[in-house]
Amino acid sequence: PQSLKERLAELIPKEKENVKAIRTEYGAKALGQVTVDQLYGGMRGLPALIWDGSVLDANEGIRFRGKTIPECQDLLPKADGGAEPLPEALFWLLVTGEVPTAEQTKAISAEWAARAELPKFVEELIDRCPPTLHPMSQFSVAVTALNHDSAFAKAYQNGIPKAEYWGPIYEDCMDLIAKLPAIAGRIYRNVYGDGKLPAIDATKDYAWNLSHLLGFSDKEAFVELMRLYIVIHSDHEGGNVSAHTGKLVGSALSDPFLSYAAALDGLAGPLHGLANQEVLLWVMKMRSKVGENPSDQDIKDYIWSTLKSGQVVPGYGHAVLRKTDPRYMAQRAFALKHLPEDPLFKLVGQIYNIAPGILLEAGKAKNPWPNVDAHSGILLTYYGLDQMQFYTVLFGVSRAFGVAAQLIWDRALGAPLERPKSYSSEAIKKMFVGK
Ligand code: FAM
Repeated sequence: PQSLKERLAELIPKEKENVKAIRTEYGAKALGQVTVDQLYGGMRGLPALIWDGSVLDANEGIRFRGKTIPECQDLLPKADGGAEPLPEALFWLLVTGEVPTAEQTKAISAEWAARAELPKFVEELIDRCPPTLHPMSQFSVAVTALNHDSAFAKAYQNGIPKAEYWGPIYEDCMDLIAKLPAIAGRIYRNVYGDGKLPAIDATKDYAWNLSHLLGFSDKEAFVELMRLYIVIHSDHEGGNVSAHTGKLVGSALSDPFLSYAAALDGLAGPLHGLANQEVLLWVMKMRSKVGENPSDQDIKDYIWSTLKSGQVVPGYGHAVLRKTDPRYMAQRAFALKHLPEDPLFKLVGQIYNIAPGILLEAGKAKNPWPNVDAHSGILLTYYGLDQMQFYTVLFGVSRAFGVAAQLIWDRALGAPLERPKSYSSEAIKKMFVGK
């Protein structure tokens, strides 16, 4: 069967034509108004980016190349005996817009396994990090260092013409994704274990090998969880902090390792990817305060105390979504299937019944519903991965899929350097005074 790179080579000229036609026809059209509030307000709703891989609807949630999460669970190839979609297949979908065959999916598993090994000096770099350095910082350091072997950086130095950029970018992106499990596994075992890692198994899929490096591949349900986890965390359209950072840094022609390390640094913030760590900390604190079987009133009081002390309720709210996140629902469905009686799952379900009402009553959050991070930690904890500081690393492994797909397409389509205009408050006043 055809490889992903061969398929891409066929799709790129067609997409270039498509973009050219859109720009010729509609290039001068306006998408709407830009208000002063949007400049001060974190650019919410500002139409500013193009990305075909995924689109986020405020009420429906994410679609990957037009497909909802349940549709992906249904349509994408699975591991033998597995029920969850393989991340390899999701990557093919993100890149091409097409559902791959089982053979094409297997070929990606094999290719990533073949590219998984880390340069020795990167292993040493990780080993030298003190265990007190946050796992996300270690992750970012290691990914930055992979730039040592960037095919793109080398090709650029050798004068590669612009039309050919996407080739070495593709190679770097495949290397990047392939090496993330080895980085994540090494950090995990250094910080929480004895630092010894097993070899990866080239006959197995990506999520199995990630689970294996972390020490959980004997639990089939954990491997299934990782397959689902990577798929649902992979991409969330173009404007979220990690995806946009990757794209922005890539636009300077920084190679995919540098671009993705920058994206990881954004993912490490508590309003973004770190929220999954924050949720678990918050839930554990709640439990130590209210005990194992809290009443609804106990939970209400605890949520109010969080809000009154000026903190956010982690895992709730969203910059774009206005309904319960389908990524939350996919994890809830997984829990109902695999761990319906787990006390922490029950507690998270109880919070889900209570928190939105309180956030509505408090009246600030535009979206009172849970996001992806409200659920992921308790699933990991159930299987024994209870080191919360590590959770965002798994988010980081997953988000690389979307950022890599975007970097390949940006360079294929010749996306230029990003450079929006900034204004001073003084200039804004002058522009509108008396109007
Ligand atoms: N708890 C308390 N207050 C909240 C809140 C929450 N969960 N969500 C929003 N608000 C507040 C918000 O802080 C803001 O207050 P101020 O006016 O005092 O600044 C107000 O409500 C309006 O905010 P918004 O317009 O509803 O939200 P934003 O678009 O500004 O921010 C989030 C979106 C996600 C940063 C925000 O909802 C939040 O802080 N949630 C908790 C952290 C979290 O779960 N982040 C993860 C998001 C996730 F999907 C991801 O990136 N992985």
